[in-house]
Amino acid sequence: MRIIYSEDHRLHFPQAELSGGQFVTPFERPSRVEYILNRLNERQLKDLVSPDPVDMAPVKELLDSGYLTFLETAWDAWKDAGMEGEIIAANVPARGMHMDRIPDNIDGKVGYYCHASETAMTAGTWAAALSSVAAAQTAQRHVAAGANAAFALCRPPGHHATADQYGGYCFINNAAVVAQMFRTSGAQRVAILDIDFHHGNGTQSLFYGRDDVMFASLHGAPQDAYPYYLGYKDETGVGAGEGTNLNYPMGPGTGYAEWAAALDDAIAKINSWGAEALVVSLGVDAYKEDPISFFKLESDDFTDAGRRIGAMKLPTVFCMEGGYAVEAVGINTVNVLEGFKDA
Ligand code: OKP
Ligand code: ZN
Repeated sequence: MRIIYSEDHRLHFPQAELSGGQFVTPFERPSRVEYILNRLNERQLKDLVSPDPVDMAPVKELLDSGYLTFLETAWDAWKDAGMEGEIIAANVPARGMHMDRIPDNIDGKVGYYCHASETAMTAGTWAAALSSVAAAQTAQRHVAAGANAAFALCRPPGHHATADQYGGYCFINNAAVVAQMFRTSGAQRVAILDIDFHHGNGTQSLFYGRDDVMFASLHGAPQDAYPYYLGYKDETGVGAGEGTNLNYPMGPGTGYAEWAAALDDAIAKINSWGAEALVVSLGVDAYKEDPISFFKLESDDFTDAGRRIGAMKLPTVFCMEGGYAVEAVGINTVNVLEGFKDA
């Protein structure tokens, strides 16, 4: 399977993540990618290609233009305003305040365009986010041209990013851009299957009112897990999109039996809906030792999950999302790809 990878992900490496009231080294760090590359190498699957230059057209189709300009210019504005540190949102438009008036002040803008203040931005964040979406786009083109699958080794991840907000380590929603490109390249119905531990709130919000893209997400229940304010089972879509949003929230300690039953249900619904292409938001933080998650999947379970996804026999683009237990991130990610290949 072709793997699309750019070194430019390294341009995004903030020093700080606000976690438990302290600044810690971000869980979402460049070394995560090294574990995946090492494991691909070990398994002789390291068929790497560099992404083509980013195509902003599908990105602009999907996302808010003010948001994209903000991401591109935020660092310079922050520095020009005399800020000493990394960009961290300290204010947000909360209940009872204006949701639709954008401040001129960069500190105010940052809060307007952010939904989770754990995520810092730095000088290289925009370039890294572009390289990440470029990898996803190149994977999509490869599959649209006839390959059965491709793996975009995206970093930073994307599934928490909405049309106009970053957060949860995400800036541009790579999987959503791929789905949009599949539509443009001729697929009538596209499914996004999100197996990252965290609910893909950004992806859900981008397609909530659409009947041409189905979104299914397996995740820690919002009562107990980030992003907390979205991801309930009764969120099924709106208007034309009614019935094409499927959430599978699960509680602390969930193991593979329950998780795989949810996966099978999502797969069955995607199949019977008639998806012509599949985008997998591939996070491996459902792993039992993930430091910020609470499911109990074993490494072998990821192979089995990959097999079930492979049995769908759909043209598939994998976009890397989360997974933070260092070494195991590589093993578990490659296990999904190997399971898929062997299906
Ligand atoms: C991104 B992805 C750690 C809490 C972190 C944000 C999690 C973002 C996950 N102190 N909260 O879906 O893996
Ligand atoms: Zn996650």
